[in-house]
Amino acid sequence: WQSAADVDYADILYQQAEGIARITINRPEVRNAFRPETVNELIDAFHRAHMDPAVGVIILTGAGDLAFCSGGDQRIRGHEGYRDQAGTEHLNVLELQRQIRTLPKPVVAMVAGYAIGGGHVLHLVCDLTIAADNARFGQTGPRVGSFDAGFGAGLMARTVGVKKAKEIWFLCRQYDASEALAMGLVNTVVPLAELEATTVDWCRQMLRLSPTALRILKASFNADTDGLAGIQELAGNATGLFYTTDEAQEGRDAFLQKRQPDFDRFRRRP
Ligand code: 2NE
Repeated sequence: WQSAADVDYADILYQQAEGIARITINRPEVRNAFRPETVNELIDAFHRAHMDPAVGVIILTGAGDLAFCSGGDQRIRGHEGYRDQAGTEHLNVLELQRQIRTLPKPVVAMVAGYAIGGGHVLHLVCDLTIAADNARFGQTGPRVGSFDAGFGAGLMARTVGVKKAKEIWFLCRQYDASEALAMGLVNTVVPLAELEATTVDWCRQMLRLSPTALRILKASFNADTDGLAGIQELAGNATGLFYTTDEAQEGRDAFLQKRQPDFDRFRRRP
């Protein structure tokens, strides 16, 4: 893995190799809990990976073997959110969730150890999850006075079913990797020593496939859940593809050349 020379993050690492960007939450002393600054750095890193044409797949992970992420840093939880160093309180992880879901490249959660609370929702919003055999999953909200009634509840229900999602939230239990696999919460479970190799192998498999097909499929999985915003995401891909056609370019050219467009030569497909 190669670190980008022009980034200087405090709470995360950004590395890249062979078309894969690896973003690591690097606060192992608090089981990779996030503070607003961590989330802002993650948003910046995902944007970087999104815009970089050399990146086809993104891995999100946590530093060390003990945790993927333990959610919001409870030490800086204030009155109405998580306090940044300027004293403003945020729930900016919700913006990060939307970004991971809508950026048009596959995002793979590579989970060793705990994925708990808001950290559990982060792996949930990733497209795929590869879990090590030491991974443990769960929500703590109702125990610590919090909840995620957005993707944390709705996407959870779609992923594991309504009954199981309610159990996860209402009982605040932890689930081991094999239980998570059985309920469809993760895609595969591998020995901890094989976690990285397996994740990279899955990424390489996706890198061999059509990026446009993966892009539009990713958007299509959001289209019904995300309402008009989901349709917009899918429709934007149609517009992008249409722009590449002679038919769309005739409209642009006619405008620029101050003439009527000639669409007669384009067939009306059945
Ligand atoms: C993650 C878990 C299960 C790990 O347990 P264990 O026994 O392996 O470690 P331990 O000793 O609990 O934690 C090690 C150190 O990390 C800190 C702990 O306080 C401890 O610090 P020291 O005693 O060594 O000083 N730590 C761990 N998680 C932390 C956290 N989230 N914030 C601050 N410090 C943390 C266990 O640690 C655990 O259950 N952690 C709390 C999980 C949790 O409740 N997260 C918040 C959920 S709410 C949320 O994330 C959220 C939301 O619901 C809606 C919007 C935004 C965020």
